[in-house]
Amino acid sequence: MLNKKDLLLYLCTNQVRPITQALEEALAGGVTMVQIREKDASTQRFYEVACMVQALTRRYGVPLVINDRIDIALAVNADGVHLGQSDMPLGAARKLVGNSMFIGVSAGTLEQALAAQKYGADYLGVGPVYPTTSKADVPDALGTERLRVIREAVHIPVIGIGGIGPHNIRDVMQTGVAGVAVISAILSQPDIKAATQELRDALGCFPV
Ligand code: TZP
Ligand code: MG
Repeated sequence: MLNKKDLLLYLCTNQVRPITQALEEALAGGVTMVQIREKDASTQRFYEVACMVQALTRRYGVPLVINDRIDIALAVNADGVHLGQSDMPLGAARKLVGNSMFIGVSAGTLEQALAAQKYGADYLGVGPVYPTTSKADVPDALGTERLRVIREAVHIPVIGIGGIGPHNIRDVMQTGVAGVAVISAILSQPDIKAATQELRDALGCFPV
């Protein structure tokens, strides 16, 4: 079951290796959810990474989400799976995972957000809110006003993603989202634990 407060500071990985040390620091710094994105890994490698990361996230009591690969999510008993717009359709994914897992969906438009809600998404990752270099071929940045419109149009929790860091995290939270998802604001920083703590501090004034 998804706990909305776990969406507050959601870390996505970006094929960073070795990730376990970085993740341990991010968990110690206060990330509340971890998603593994392994776009180029073999199935065997993805499974091994998922097992390693799960040992860590369990230790910190933080939910683990697998991007795209429902088979890996089921194999490791992940807490959730996250689907992009060209991944498995939500209805088919739900048939596979039942209610054993929550399902998050990426949405870049209001139409995509409403469709994902209608087909049973548990939360939405909406973005890119700002320009990002962490993902190829992303559409133009939405900005916080379009994020707010989407957030107000749905009743499931929304997180903002894309280009979010300590300088703009409050602007994103002020749209009423449940949290933010980041890659580089944590994983590209020289001191990962300190960078995570800085984001958590900035989130401190937003009730969950
Ligand atoms: N989806 C939309 S933007 C993005 C993803 C995975 C990348 C976010 O990375 P960063 O470094 O936090 O901008
Ligand atoms: Mg995908």
